[in-house]
Amino acid sequence: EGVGIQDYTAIKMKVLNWSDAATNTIQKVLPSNTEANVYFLAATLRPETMYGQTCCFVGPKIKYGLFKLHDASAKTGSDNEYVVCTERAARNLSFQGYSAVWGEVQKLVELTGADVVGTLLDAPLSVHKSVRVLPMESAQASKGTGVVTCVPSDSPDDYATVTELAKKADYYGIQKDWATLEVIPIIETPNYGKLTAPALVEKMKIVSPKDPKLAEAKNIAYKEGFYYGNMIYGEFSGRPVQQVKDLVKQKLLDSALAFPYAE
Ligand code: A2H
Repeated sequence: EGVGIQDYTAIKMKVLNWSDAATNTIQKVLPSNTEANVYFLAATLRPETMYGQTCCFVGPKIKYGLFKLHDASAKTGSDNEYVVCTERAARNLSFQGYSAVWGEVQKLVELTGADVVGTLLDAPLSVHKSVRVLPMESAQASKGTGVVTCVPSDSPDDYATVTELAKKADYYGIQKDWATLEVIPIIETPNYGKLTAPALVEKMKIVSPKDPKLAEAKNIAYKEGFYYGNMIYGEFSGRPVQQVKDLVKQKLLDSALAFPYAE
Protein backbone atom coordinates (compact mmCIF):
# COMPACT_ATOMS: atom_id res chain seq x y z
CA GLU A 1 0.00 0.00 0.00
CA GLY A 2 1.06 3.56 -0.55
CA VAL A 3 3.41 2.84 -3.42
CA GLY A 4 2.55 1.26 -6.71
CA ILE A 5 -0.74 0.59 -8.35
CA GLN A 6 -3.31 -1.96 -7.32
CA ASP A 7 -5.24 -3.37 -10.27
CA TYR A 8 -8.64 -4.46 -9.07
CA THR A 9 -11.54 -6.01 -10.88
CA ALA A 10 -14.68 -4.05 -9.99
CA ILE A 11 -17.53 -6.56 -9.79
CA LYS A 12 -21.05 -5.28 -10.51
CA MET A 13 -23.43 -6.88 -8.01
CA LYS A 14 -26.90 -5.93 -9.18
CA VAL A 15 -29.52 -4.77 -6.67
CA LEU A 16 -32.62 -7.00 -6.78
CA ASN A 17 -34.28 -5.64 -3.65
CA TRP A 18 -33.28 -2.82 -1.31
CA SER A 19 -33.16 -3.19 2.47
CA ASP A 20 -36.12 -1.64 4.33
CA ALA A 21 -33.88 1.13 5.69
CA ALA A 22 -32.71 2.17 2.20
CA THR A 23 -35.98 1.77 0.27
CA ASN A 24 -37.43 5.24 0.93
CA THR A 25 -34.17 7.06 0.35
CA ILE A 26 -33.64 5.28 -2.96
CA GLN A 27 -37.25 5.73 -4.05
CA LYS A 28 -36.83 9.51 -3.76
CA VAL A 29 -33.80 9.70 -6.01
CA LEU A 30 -34.60 6.82 -8.36
CA PRO A 31 -38.37 6.50 -8.86
CA SER A 32 -39.38 2.94 -9.64
CA ASN A 33 -40.53 3.92 -13.13
CA THR A 34 -36.96 4.79 -14.17
CA GLU A 35 -35.27 1.83 -15.74
CA ALA A 36 -32.11 2.17 -13.73
CA ASN A 37 -29.74 -0.64 -12.91
CA VAL A 38 -28.00 -0.21 -9.59
CA TYR A 39 -24.95 -2.19 -8.59
CA PHE A 40 -22.89 -2.62 -5.45
CA LEU A 41 -19.37 -2.29 -6.75
CA ALA A 42 -16.94 -4.74 -5.10
CA ALA A 43 -13.18 -4.51 -5.68
CA THR A 44 -11.39 -7.85 -5.87
CA LEU A 45 -7.91 -9.17 -6.66
CA ARG A 46 -9.25 -12.72 -7.15
CA PRO A 47 -11.82 -12.65 -9.99
CA GLU A 48 -11.46 -16.43 -10.46
CA THR A 49 -13.10 -16.96 -7.06
CA MET A 50 -16.38 -15.24 -8.00
CA TYR A 51 -18.12 -18.62 -8.41
CA GLY A 52 -18.00 -18.92 -4.61
CA GLN A 53 -19.56 -15.61 -3.57
CA THR A 54 -21.98 -16.00 -0.65
CA CYS A 55 -22.63 -12.37 0.41
CA CYS A 56 -21.40 -8.80 -0.02
CA PHE A 57 -19.73 -6.88 2.82
CA VAL A 58 -19.98 -3.20 3.67
CA GLY A 59 -18.51 -1.38 6.66
CA PRO A 60 -21.58 -0.53 8.81
CA LYS A 61 -20.18 2.90 9.70
CA ILE A 62 -18.67 3.68 6.31
CA LYS A 63 -20.37 6.37 4.22
CA TYR A 64 -21.27 5.29 0.73
CA GLY A 65 -22.91 7.12 -2.10
CA LEU A 66 -25.16 6.22 -5.00
CA PHE A 67 -23.27 7.45 -8.07
CA LYS A 68 -24.09 7.65 -11.74
CA LEU A 69 -21.82 5.34 -13.71
CA HIS A 70 -20.97 6.29 -17.24
CA ASP A 71 -19.64 3.06 -18.65
CA ALA A 72 -18.60 3.78 -22.20
CA SER A 73 -17.35 0.22 -22.71
CA ALA A 74 -20.51 -1.46 -21.43
CA LYS A 75 -22.00 -3.84 -23.95
CA THR A 76 -25.23 -4.08 -22.03
CA GLY A 77 -27.13 -1.88 -19.62
CA SER A 78 -26.90 1.25 -21.80
CA ASP A 79 -26.22 4.43 -19.87
CA ASN A 80 -28.70 3.91 -17.11
CA GLU A 81 -26.35 2.53 -14.51
CA TYR A 82 -25.62 3.56 -10.94
CA VAL A 83 -23.15 2.21 -8.42
CA VAL A 84 -22.86 2.13 -4.64
CA CYS A 85 -19.29 2.74 -3.46
CA THR A 86 -17.31 5.25 -1.39
CA GLU A 87 -16.99 8.81 -2.64
CA ARG A 88 -13.24 8.27 -2.76
CA ALA A 89 -13.68 5.38 -5.22
CA ALA A 90 -16.23 7.34 -7.27
CA ARG A 91 -13.68 10.14 -7.57
CA ASN A 92 -11.02 7.69 -8.77
CA LEU A 93 -13.51 6.21 -11.26
CA SER A 94 -14.22 9.67 -12.64
CA PHE A 95 -10.56 9.85 -13.71
CA GLN A 96 -10.73 6.41 -15.33
CA GLY A 97 -13.45 7.07 -17.88
CA TYR A 98 -16.53 6.17 -15.84
CA SER A 99 -18.12 9.59 -15.43
CA ALA A 100 -19.91 11.80 -17.93
CA VAL A 101 -17.50 14.64 -17.18
CA TRP A 102 -13.83 13.87 -16.53
CA GLY A 103 -13.03 14.20 -12.84
CA GLU A 104 -16.59 14.96 -11.78
CA VAL A 105 -18.74 12.65 -9.69
CA GLN A 106 -22.52 12.66 -9.87
CA LYS A 107 -23.81 11.70 -6.42
CA LEU A 108 -27.54 11.11 -5.99
CA VAL A 109 -27.63 10.33 -2.29
CA GLU A 110 -25.52 9.23 0.67
CA LEU A 111 -26.07 5.98 2.58
CA THR A 112 -24.26 4.34 5.47
CA GLY A 113 -23.30 0.69 5.34
CA ALA A 114 -25.80 -0.03 8.14
CA ASP A 115 -28.62 1.39 5.95
CA VAL A 116 -28.02 -1.12 3.16
CA VAL A 117 -27.52 -4.31 5.20
CA GLY A 118 -30.07 -6.87 4.01
CA THR A 119 -30.18 -5.61 0.42
CA LEU A 120 -30.52 -8.53 -2.01
CA LEU A 121 -28.01 -8.75 -4.85
CA ASP A 122 -27.22 -10.78 -7.92
CA ALA A 123 -23.53 -11.77 -7.65
CA PRO A 124 -22.04 -12.43 -11.13
CA LEU A 125 -20.99 -16.08 -11.70
CA SER A 126 -21.93 -17.10 -8.17
CA VAL A 127 -23.38 -20.55 -7.67
CA HIS A 128 -25.93 -18.83 -5.42
CA LYS A 129 -28.90 -17.18 -7.14
CA SER A 130 -28.81 -14.14 -4.89
CA VAL A 131 -26.80 -12.93 -1.90
CA ARG A 132 -27.30 -10.38 0.90
CA VAL A 133 -25.38 -7.31 1.93
CA LEU A 134 -23.88 -7.94 5.39
CA PRO A 135 -21.77 -5.89 7.84
CA MET A 136 -17.98 -6.32 8.07
CA GLU A 137 -16.29 -4.31 10.82
CA SER A 138 -12.88 -4.72 9.19
CA ALA A 139 -13.91 -3.27 5.82
CA GLN A 140 -11.76 -0.23 5.13
CA ALA A 141 -13.13 3.02 3.71
CA SER A 142 -9.72 3.86 2.26
CA LYS A 143 -9.26 0.74 0.15
CA GLY A 144 -10.87 -0.25 -3.13
CA THR A 145 -14.53 0.70 -3.33
CA GLY A 146 -15.24 0.06 0.37
CA VAL A 147 -17.42 -2.86 -0.78
CA VAL A 148 -16.03 -6.40 -0.45
CA THR A 149 -17.53 -9.46 -2.05
CA CYS A 150 -17.43 -12.47 0.26
CA VAL A 151 -15.81 -15.73 -0.82
CA PRO A 152 -15.51 -17.78 2.38
CA SER A 153 -13.96 -20.84 0.66
CA ASP A 154 -10.81 -18.91 -0.25
CA SER A 155 -10.58 -15.80 1.93
CA PRO A 156 -9.87 -16.37 5.65
CA ASP A 157 -11.16 -12.85 6.46
CA ASP A 158 -14.43 -13.56 4.68
CA TYR A 159 -14.81 -16.95 6.33
CA ALA A 160 -14.08 -15.61 9.83
CA THR A 161 -16.58 -12.78 9.27
CA VAL A 162 -19.51 -14.89 8.03
CA THR A 163 -18.87 -17.40 10.82
CA GLU A 164 -19.12 -14.59 13.39
CA LEU A 165 -22.26 -13.15 11.73
CA ALA A 166 -23.99 -16.54 11.73
CA LYS A 167 -23.09 -17.10 15.39
CA LYS A 168 -24.39 -13.70 16.55
CA ALA A 169 -27.05 -12.90 13.95
CA ASP A 170 -29.35 -11.12 16.45
CA TYR A 171 -26.54 -8.97 17.76
CA TYR A 172 -25.68 -7.88 14.22
CA GLY A 173 -29.34 -7.30 13.35
CA ILE A 174 -29.39 -9.76 10.48
CA GLN A 175 -31.22 -12.98 9.66
CA LYS A 176 -29.07 -16.01 10.31
CA ASP A 177 -29.84 -17.57 6.94
CA TRP A 178 -28.31 -14.52 5.21
CA ALA A 179 -24.93 -15.60 6.59
CA THR A 180 -25.21 -19.36 6.14
CA LEU A 181 -25.28 -19.86 2.39
CA GLU A 182 -23.39 -22.99 1.43
CA VAL A 183 -19.63 -22.60 1.08
CA ILE A 184 -18.81 -24.21 -2.26
CA PRO A 185 -15.39 -25.74 -3.05
CA ILE A 186 -14.01 -23.92 -6.10
CA ILE A 187 -10.21 -24.22 -5.79
CA GLU A 188 -8.12 -27.14 -4.51
CA THR A 189 -4.71 -26.52 -2.95
CA PRO A 190 -2.09 -29.23 -2.20
CA ASN A 191 -1.77 -28.36 1.49
CA TYR A 192 -5.28 -27.29 2.47
CA GLY A 193 -7.64 -29.23 0.23
CA LYS A 194 -10.89 -28.02 -1.31
CA LEU A 195 -11.80 -25.38 1.26
CA THR A 196 -8.53 -23.57 1.87
CA ALA A 197 -9.81 -20.69 4.02
CA PRO A 198 -11.95 -22.75 6.43
CA ALA A 199 -9.07 -25.28 6.75
CA LEU A 200 -6.59 -22.53 7.61
CA VAL A 201 -8.93 -20.77 10.04
CA GLU A 202 -9.45 -24.05 11.85
CA LYS A 203 -5.78 -25.08 11.83
CA MET A 204 -4.65 -21.68 13.15
CA LYS A 205 -7.46 -21.65 15.74
CA ILE A 206 -8.81 -18.32 14.53
CA VAL A 207 -12.06 -17.67 16.37
CA SER A 208 -12.88 -14.06 15.50
CA PRO A 209 -12.63 -11.67 12.54
CA LYS A 210 -10.47 -9.51 14.83
CA ASP A 211 -7.84 -12.22 15.37
CA PRO A 212 -4.39 -10.83 14.41
CA LYS A 213 -3.46 -14.28 13.03
CA LEU A 214 -5.77 -13.52 10.10
CA ALA A 215 -3.02 -11.47 8.45
CA GLU A 216 -0.82 -14.55 8.20
CA ALA A 217 -3.74 -16.79 7.20
CA LYS A 218 -4.52 -14.35 4.39
CA ASN A 219 -0.92 -14.50 3.10
CA ILE A 220 -0.83 -18.29 3.17
CA ALA A 221 -4.25 -18.60 1.50
CA TYR A 222 -3.27 -16.19 -1.24
CA LYS A 223 0.05 -17.93 -1.97
CA GLU A 224 -1.45 -21.42 -1.87
CA GLY A 225 -4.47 -20.52 -3.96
CA PHE A 226 -2.77 -18.41 -6.59
CA TYR A 227 0.51 -20.34 -7.10
CA TYR A 228 -0.51 -23.92 -6.35
CA GLY A 229 -4.28 -23.96 -6.65
CA ASN A 230 -6.33 -25.72 -9.32
CA MET A 231 -9.89 -24.84 -10.27
CA ILE A 232 -12.39 -27.54 -9.33
CA TYR A 233 -15.53 -25.61 -10.30
CA GLY A 234 -16.84 -23.85 -13.38
CA GLU A 235 -15.92 -23.87 -17.04
CA PHE A 236 -12.16 -23.76 -16.35
CA SER A 237 -12.26 -26.66 -13.90
CA GLY A 238 -9.05 -28.74 -13.90
CA ARG A 239 -6.76 -25.83 -14.82
CA PRO A 240 -4.28 -23.93 -12.62
CA VAL A 241 -5.57 -20.76 -10.96
CA GLN A 242 -2.62 -18.82 -12.41
CA GLN A 243 -3.91 -19.46 -15.94
CA VAL A 244 -7.57 -19.07 -15.11
CA LYS A 245 -7.48 -15.73 -13.26
CA ASP A 246 -7.22 -13.63 -16.43
CA LEU A 247 -9.66 -15.83 -18.34
CA VAL A 248 -12.40 -15.36 -15.76
CA LYS A 249 -11.61 -11.66 -15.54
CA GLN A 250 -11.95 -11.30 -19.32
CA LYS A 251 -15.20 -13.24 -19.29
CA LEU A 252 -16.61 -10.83 -16.69
CA LEU A 253 -15.39 -7.79 -18.64
CA ASP A 254 -16.78 -9.10 -21.95
CA SER A 255 -20.23 -9.54 -20.46
CA ALA A 256 -20.11 -6.10 -18.77
CA LEU A 257 -20.42 -7.71 -15.34
CA ALA A 258 -17.19 -6.05 -14.24
CA PHE A 259 -14.62 -3.47 -15.27
CA PRO A 260 -11.01 -2.71 -14.37
CA TYR A 261 -10.45 -0.31 -11.48
CA ALA A 262 -7.01 0.90 -10.42
CA GLU A 263 -5.83 2.96 -7.46
B1 A2H B 1 -10.26 -10.18 -2.24
P1 A2H B 1 -5.28 -5.47 -0.96
CL1 A2H B 1 -11.21 -15.16 -2.32
N1 A2H B 1 -11.58 -3.43 3.05
O1 A2H B 1 -11.40 -10.58 -3.07
C1 A2H B 1 -11.13 -4.67 3.36
N2 A2H B 1 -10.84 -5.62 2.43
C2 A2H B 1 -11.01 -5.29 1.14
C3 A2H B 1 -11.45 -4.01 0.75
C4 A2H B 1 -11.76 -3.06 1.77
N3 A2H B 1 -12.21 -1.84 1.48
N4 A2H B 1 -11.55 -3.97 -0.60
C5 A2H B 1 -11.15 -5.17 -1.02
N5 A2H B 1 -10.83 -5.99 0.00
C6 A2H B 1 -10.38 -7.40 -0.02
C7 A2H B 1 -11.70 -12.01 -2.89
C8 A2H B 1 -10.50 -12.54 -2.19
C9 A2H B 1 -9.64 -11.51 -1.82
C10 A2H B 1 -10.15 -13.87 -1.91
C11 A2H B 1 -8.97 -14.14 -1.28
C12 A2H B 1 -8.12 -13.10 -0.90
C13 A2H B 1 -8.46 -11.77 -1.17
C14 A2H B 1 -12.99 -12.19 -2.13
N6 A2H B 1 -13.08 -11.38 -0.96
O2 A2H B 1 -7.67 -10.73 -0.84
O3 A2H B 1 -5.03 -4.98 0.41
C15 A2H B 1 -10.77 -8.11 -1.29
O4 A2H B 1 -10.82 -9.50 -1.08
C16 A2H B 1 -6.42 -10.99 -0.21
C17 A2H B 1 -5.31 -10.28 -0.93
O5 A2H B 1 -5.67 -4.41 -1.93
C18 A2H B 1 -9.56 -7.92 -2.23
O6 A2H B 1 -9.45 -9.18 -2.94
O7 A2H B 1 -4.17 -6.35 -1.41
C19 A2H B 1 -8.43 -7.68 -1.29
O8 A2H B 1 -8.98 -7.40 0.02
C20 A2H B 1 -7.57 -6.50 -1.71
O9 A2H B 1 -6.54 -6.42 -0.77
